[in-house]
Amino acid sequence: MTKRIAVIQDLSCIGRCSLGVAMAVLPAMGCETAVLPTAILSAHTAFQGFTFLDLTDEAEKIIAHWRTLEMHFDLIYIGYLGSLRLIDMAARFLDAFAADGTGVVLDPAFGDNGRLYSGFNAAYVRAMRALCTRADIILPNITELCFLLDAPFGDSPAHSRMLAERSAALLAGRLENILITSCRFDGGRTGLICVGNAPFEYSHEHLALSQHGTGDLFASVYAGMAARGADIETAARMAADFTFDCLKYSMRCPDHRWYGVDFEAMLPELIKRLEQL
Ligand code: PXL
Repeated sequence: MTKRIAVIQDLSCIGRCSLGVAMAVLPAMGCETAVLPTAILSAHTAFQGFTFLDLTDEAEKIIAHWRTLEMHFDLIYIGYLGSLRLIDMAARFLDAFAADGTGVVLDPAFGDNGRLYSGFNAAYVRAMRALCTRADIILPNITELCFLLDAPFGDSPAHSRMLAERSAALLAGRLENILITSCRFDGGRTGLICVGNAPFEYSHEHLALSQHGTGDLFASVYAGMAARGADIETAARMAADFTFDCLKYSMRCPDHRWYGVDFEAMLPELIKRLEQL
């Protein structure tokens, strides 16, 4: 049966991130995709002069309506939220819909390259840390993990390993696994370390390309795989391989820095890989 996913994140009108990615990737993966937009931005927050409309009030009404419909989701995927009120809203969404048999995947989505995204601060990180304990699995990058653990940023293999060891301290409440992205490995490789009850590592050659939306593409493919019933490692490898291949493809495009990962032309390839499973 078709799996139904609820995706909670912003709609950035330009820049290939958040819902712009999830609404393309998840249906291509055969998942019914219900969306709860947290905010509307003219473009993601790395663009100068972006506009931001916080949709908390509307989201509360949407939750109330969905409750009357007695909606059931196979998976809830939470990404970029955008304000403390929206973190509260996401917690109330989980109160209402994180039922037995509903997986919860959370990408904290508040920073990269050692820095918080525009508009975020320590209070946001603290609130996100609490929300993490309401998910089954979180997908932080190294920057987000540093902030969640109050640890200094670094980008060496030894630092990634130290953080992974320390990250077990975050396993509380419902949270059973931390799938850390953007870890550095020996031999110039970059990839994943999963900490929790399903530990593994997986890496690719490091690509000299950092851009917004990479984590969103990874998280969408991961969420689609999880909803289809894949275990964590299978889902993570598929997401990492696909993201890596899309990044390689993007490197040919001169304005990739701002306009995200060039994934559209690769969607038929993603569908092919799913058929081969
Ligand atoms: O890709 C993460 C992301 C999502 N949404 C918004 C962002 C960013 C990263 O900058 O600004 C609005």
